[in-house]
Amino acid sequence: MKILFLNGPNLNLLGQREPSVYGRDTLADIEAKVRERAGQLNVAVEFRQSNLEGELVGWIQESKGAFDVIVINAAAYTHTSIAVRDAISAVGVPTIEIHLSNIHAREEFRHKSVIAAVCRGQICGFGPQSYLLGLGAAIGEKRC
Ligand code: CA2
Repeated sequence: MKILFLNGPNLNLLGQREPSVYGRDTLADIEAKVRERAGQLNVAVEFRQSNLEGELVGWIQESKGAFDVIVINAAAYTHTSIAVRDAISAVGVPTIEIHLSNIHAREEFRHKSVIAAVCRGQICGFGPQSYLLGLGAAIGEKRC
């Protein structure tokens, strides 16, 4: 089983700024935790981050046939990107939306996710644990 973790804009800054909102873990720290758990569960994971909408769209398109499930933290594109939404919808690879913060408890503009309706479900508010919960949901998606 192969799971693609996609991370959107500015997540490369994790751990450096706004620790009160996003915690002190870097994206590399989170990736290491996901890799450790994935190894225990005998699943393969690929972890990517981009600040570019088109690059994320390209990765989603290429995931068909290459990955079983996508776990995506689309970051700010969650709230704006019809292109990311259309790519998820078009490829048909089961996709799980995740966020570090509880987007529903933050500014109003973060309450709306334009990708939620084309994802299997949404996990948010658990900090780095959201990624591990996303991994669990992805495995459940394939095996159930
Ligand atoms: O809570 C999440 O995971 C978000 O997807 C994070 C995005 C935000 O736009 C979403 O509304 C919720 C922001 C990612 C940028 O992370 C930063 C890290 C350090 C400093 C500044 C931003």
